[in-house]
Amino acid sequence: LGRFDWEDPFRMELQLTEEERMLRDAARAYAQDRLQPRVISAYRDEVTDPEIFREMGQMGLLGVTIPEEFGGLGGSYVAYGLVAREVERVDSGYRSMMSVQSSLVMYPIHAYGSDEQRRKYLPKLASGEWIGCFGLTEPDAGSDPAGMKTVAKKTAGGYVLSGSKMWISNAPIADVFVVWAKSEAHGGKIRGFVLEKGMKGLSAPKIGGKLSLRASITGEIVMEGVEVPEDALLPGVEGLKGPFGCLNRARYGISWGALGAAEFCMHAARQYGLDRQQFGRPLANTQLFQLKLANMMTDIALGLQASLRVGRLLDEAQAAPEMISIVKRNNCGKALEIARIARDMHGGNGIQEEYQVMRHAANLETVNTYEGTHDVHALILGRAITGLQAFF
Ligand code: TGC
Ligand code: FAD
Repeated sequence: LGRFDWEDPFRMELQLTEEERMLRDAARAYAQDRLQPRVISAYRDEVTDPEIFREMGQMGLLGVTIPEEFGGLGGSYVAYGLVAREVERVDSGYRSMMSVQSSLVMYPIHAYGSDEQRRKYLPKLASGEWIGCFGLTEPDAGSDPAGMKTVAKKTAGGYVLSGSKMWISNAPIADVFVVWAKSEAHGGKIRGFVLEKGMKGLSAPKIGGKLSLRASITGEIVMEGVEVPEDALLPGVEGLKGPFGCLNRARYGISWGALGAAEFCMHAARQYGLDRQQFGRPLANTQLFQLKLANMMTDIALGLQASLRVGRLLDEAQAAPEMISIVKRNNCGKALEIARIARDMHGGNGIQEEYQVMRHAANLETVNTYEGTHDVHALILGRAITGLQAFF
């Protein structure tokens, strides 16, 4: 019989390649050595350090799945998931910065861009010299991006973009903006455009007052007649499947990342329960405490196995979007529940920043909402099960 390790119940270690383990270890070392020491104050003071992109670039953590000729690592989707898990073990905001850059900016430029666009943008995004953002959501179009109002009108030399995007990660510090708009020249179909900081009429004001994801800056993208040349258009895709193709990758990465945050919370609650004495014995020596830990370990272990399976299928080009909805929805929902319970298990100390569980719980509220809310993914799955769409 095999031995049991509560930190790795199904022996995921044996299911990873040597290359995947090495990248995971490098990501863990970077996250623990460089991100962990700054996160408590960064979150409290709502500070996003752009230097983090450069550091992640140096470590090879940006564009893990992008081929090496464009500055990526040419790694597997499993490797990408493992990186997300390690970064989010520290903070969901740091994982957000990384996954927007990798899945929502580098991926569409690689998958839908021209060769010139790939050569111009990808190496600088991979090194973190340039920061990217992805503009799909609008003030009146969140769960229903088909309702977007941003338009691109044709001009002699290119397009003029007008509209505004809301809740855009990285936007206020971005150099490169991948923006989705309805293009009049393409029969009103949704097309992707690559905009650059400094273009006339383009601004990205910060959204303040967030009580979640405070270490990751969020902004609007305001486009007041932004003129772009013809080669700003992403030539390789038309329609909503463009942005959704990117979201598939990012949602998959989030399914791993959320469990990294959940693992932190479970480990913290376990240690707290072993150290803290009440009624003459450690809290961990009570049945209720152990039941909570057993539930957490089970949900994390099952979720990780499911994400690993979806990652392998992505690597074989066999993953369906609905599989990604299952793991995004389940793992985010479970992680949020685990973080909330871990907060409770810390008693009063659980609300203190130094114990970190409350920050994770607050972050996971956003993670459960963005990239398709928990309920929207239920509707995607409900449609697949019944053949009936219940969005409207
Ligand atoms: P629907 O009719 O279902 O589809 C329209 C077209 O899109 C295609 N499609 C997909 N293609 C690839 N992958 C997918 N997952 C796809 N889902 C749909 C579909 O085949 C169709 O193509 P075609 O050629 O027939 O036109 O579209 P709908 O308007 O009914 O969609 C409904 C719904 C709810 C599923 C969808 O709109 C949705 O997923 N809403 C959630 C929106 C969302 O996730 N927004 C995310 C914004 S970005 C973000 O949050 C970044 S945070 C990142 C961070 O900081 O880490
Ligand atoms: P709504 O769509 O208004 O939903 C509100 C509630 O109604 C939810 O509970 C939802 O589940 C429910 N609901 C909606 N439709 C239905 C329905 N048909 N049936 C039943 N219930 C329904 N977007 C980007 O494009 N790029 C980014 O980088 C980005 N980063 C983000 C960062 C942060 C910190 C946050 C908070 C959001 C970010 N988003 C980003 C936006 C995010 O994707 C949206 O917030 C999300 O898709 C939900 O849209 P909404 O906020 O408009 O909520």
